[in-house]
Amino acid sequence: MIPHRRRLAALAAATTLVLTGATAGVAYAEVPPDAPEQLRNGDFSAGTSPWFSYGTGDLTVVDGRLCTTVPGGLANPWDAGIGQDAVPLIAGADYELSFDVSATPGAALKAVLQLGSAPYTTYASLDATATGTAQHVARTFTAPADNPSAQLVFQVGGSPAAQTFCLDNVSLRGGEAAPPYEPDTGPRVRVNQVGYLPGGPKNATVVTDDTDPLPWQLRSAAGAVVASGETTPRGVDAASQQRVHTVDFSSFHTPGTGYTLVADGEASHPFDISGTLYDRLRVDSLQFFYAQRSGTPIDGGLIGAGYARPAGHLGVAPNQGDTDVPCQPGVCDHRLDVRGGWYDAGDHGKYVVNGGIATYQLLSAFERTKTAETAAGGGALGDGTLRVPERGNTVPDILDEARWELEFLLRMQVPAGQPLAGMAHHKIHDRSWTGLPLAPQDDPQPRELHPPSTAATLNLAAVAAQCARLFAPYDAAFAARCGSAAKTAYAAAKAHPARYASPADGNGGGAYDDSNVTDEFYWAAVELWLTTGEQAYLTDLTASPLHTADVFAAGGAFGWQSVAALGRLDLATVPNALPAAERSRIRTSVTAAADRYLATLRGQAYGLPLPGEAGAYVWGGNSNIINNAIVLATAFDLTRDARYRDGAVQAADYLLGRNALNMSYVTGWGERNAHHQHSRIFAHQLDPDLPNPPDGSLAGGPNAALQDPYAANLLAGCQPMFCYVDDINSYSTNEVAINWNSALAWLASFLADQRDAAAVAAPSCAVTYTTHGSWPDGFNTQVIVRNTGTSAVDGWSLRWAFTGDQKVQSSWSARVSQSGATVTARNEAWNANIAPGGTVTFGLIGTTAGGPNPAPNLITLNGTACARS
Ligand code: 9MR
Ligand code: 9MR
Repeated sequence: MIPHRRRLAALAAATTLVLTGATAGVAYAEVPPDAPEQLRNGDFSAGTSPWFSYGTGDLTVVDGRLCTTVPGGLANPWDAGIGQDAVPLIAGADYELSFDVSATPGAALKAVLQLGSAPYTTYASLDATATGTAQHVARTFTAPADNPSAQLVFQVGGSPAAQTFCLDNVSLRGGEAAPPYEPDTGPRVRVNQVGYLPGGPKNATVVTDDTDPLPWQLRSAAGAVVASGETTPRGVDAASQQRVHTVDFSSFHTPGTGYTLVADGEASHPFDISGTLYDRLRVDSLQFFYAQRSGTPIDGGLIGAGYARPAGHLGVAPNQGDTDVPCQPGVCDHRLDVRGGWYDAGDHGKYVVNGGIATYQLLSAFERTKTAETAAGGGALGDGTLRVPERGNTVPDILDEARWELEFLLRMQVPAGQPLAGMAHHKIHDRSWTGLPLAPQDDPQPRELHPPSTAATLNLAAVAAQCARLFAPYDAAFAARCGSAAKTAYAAAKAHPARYASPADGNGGGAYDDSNVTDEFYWAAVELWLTTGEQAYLTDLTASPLHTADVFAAGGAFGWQSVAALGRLDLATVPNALPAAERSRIRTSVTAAADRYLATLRGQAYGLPLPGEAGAYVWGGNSNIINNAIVLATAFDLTRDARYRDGAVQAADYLLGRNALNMSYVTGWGERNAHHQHSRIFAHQLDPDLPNPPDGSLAGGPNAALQDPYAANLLAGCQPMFCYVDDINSYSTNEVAINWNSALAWLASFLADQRDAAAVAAPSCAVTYTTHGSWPDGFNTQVIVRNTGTSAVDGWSLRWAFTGDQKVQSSWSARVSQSGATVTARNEAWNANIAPGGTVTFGLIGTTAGGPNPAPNLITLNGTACARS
């Protein structure tokens, strides 16, 4: 292979011929008859993929040919195109480009091999004239440059009359057959390259053909053997088709850095054992959202000089938006100011359904501080914990970050007086796909609003309802704005229950199509009921078949397209007035799902809660693994059963290196980590002056369907866990996205809260929390604390959080203070001591702004959860 490359390079120096016209009789480069084919699906036997088009009608396969319509009167040939990306060209190599083409009534076209983004360097081009009868066109040329990922595009614009173009037998032969791709997978001992929690599970996987148990040793940084044992042979792992053994060294607890695990003659990447491993990951994963902000300058002083950039999409040339955005032609007459929010992913689109679930997960990570023992108090997610411009404003920074998107989501709602008022536009993005790299402020594309959809409207309803209860203690006016938008959206969705985003609406932005919105209806009804307590929402949610269905799918508990589990999890964790038996049924459904994820995880030699079959490894699948881990984490929060916590920790082990590729999927984390994700902003791979994605950016992960041409070329035939490449061209395995990082942020926050993951102590207190009286704007509550432990309590601090806007007005027999929704009741001097078996009683008067006032689920005494009685 290598000598051949050298020969081609020498040729390149001699020949830089680029063919543009047709000159009969001239001998161009010679392409041997057995030269390899470089295009995929050039005969369209596999449908339209991976061909793309822009400025044309839909691509369809008619009688085995690829056909589409092109409007007449376009100014330039390049105003409409049909093409294929990720075409490898080798400088100096000879190629023959050939195809059959027809056009009715008839028009000129240009076939161009080029750099697929600005400055669109042309490598070869040819002009042809197509008529109603298909004709064969063929040319040879010598590639003037190397480009492993060039673009072939048929430019079909510029004819005065509208045309129907058809292509067939498109072929580019020449160059070299792609060498079989062999990823560098490093040592055969696979560990979490970041590390393990001292009291938590510690598992590793060894790739080996040995069928008998093998000795393993855990070594300190100095090389001393600190623990040893034998591996467990596991046969062939389904997802990787590797023969593997597993190692369990959970009984080793000593914190330290630079450990390695040695087995079968190989040493793992080094790792730590520490109870603070995940503290910075919580911050990094959340910091990603600031880096993705639209409509505001990014301050390098906050996240590093390399990330500084001017505001994107504020209508400053060459940007055309997002301050006054029209609809796609024919979709609506109004224009909207939809500035702000986060860029969805590696593109500059902003999509309500995906913004919805990402915002939900940030808000949920915050809400967990009110309901989960290990998060209680929320200090780690408080004000001043993130590097955002709003730090120091007394509002928790994670809420400030969520608000950046919430304000955008609210702007996407169709204003009163317009058709479909109250619904949310599905999305806003560029009219056509742009190339990479492209800074947001340099995007010249027209921005367009796409039709309102029921799914987007219900996402807005759900997340705005969450906003209303969580912001109530911090900003009553904003909370009220969210609450009223949520109700309006929900009513609009009920009036227009079946407006679905089109799967074909995918030029210039993702489709995010969804034609089943029963789950969105359920989720929105749940969030509205939790926030308002209004009977109508309870009626709707209990009438939904999803209320009693098994909503936790094996391949992913939830995602942007399936949100029923979000409603279920919130009914299980957020205080509410469901009858006790119903509440317990809901919670049992969560732990039953967690049991199934644990069973799946135990069946995987790499220890992840995802089935081992190809169908489970999908676009963005890393987020599905995390979302399943979130169900495990929630089961732990509900039950304090450490098996569930261990499951969530093991999911993180997989993401951070314990996998077939020996790769951490989080940028900046682990010895070998993903950092070339598909992103127009963080495109360092394409332009060394640009940064990589910031530390804490999650890659989409292995996708067995190989839905981008680069991966399809490189990884054809891959086993599921290997269907990934850390290359900016592979958007279907290696993009960044807000809904994937929101999952990571939730999990990282949970993991950081586990500290050492020490044994969970049995409760040593019991609390009775009784609201004896309530009136329209107030209530009267009595709290009895019993010491159920064996030693005296000397000084106590009892803590819980209100669900919404409740405020303590006065109290007796305790000193009660409130910060946000969190209430802390401290002993008076005279009742500081509670003997074993003894009790103290105190009370308070509170106010509400009319929302529900359920008893809190979680009450801690000196930081430890009390039983409820
Ligand atoms: O860059 C786009 C990426 O952000 C999307 O996730 C992906 C799928 O919607 O599409 C990418 O854009 C490509 C488009 O689908 C086809 N033409 C080339 C585009 C840039 O690589
Ligand atoms: O995350 C989305 C994935 O579930 C879909 O299968 C895929 C194709 O429709 O689109 C993904 O979302 C992309 C979106 O369409 C455009 N922005 C980038 C998103 C992440 O790749």
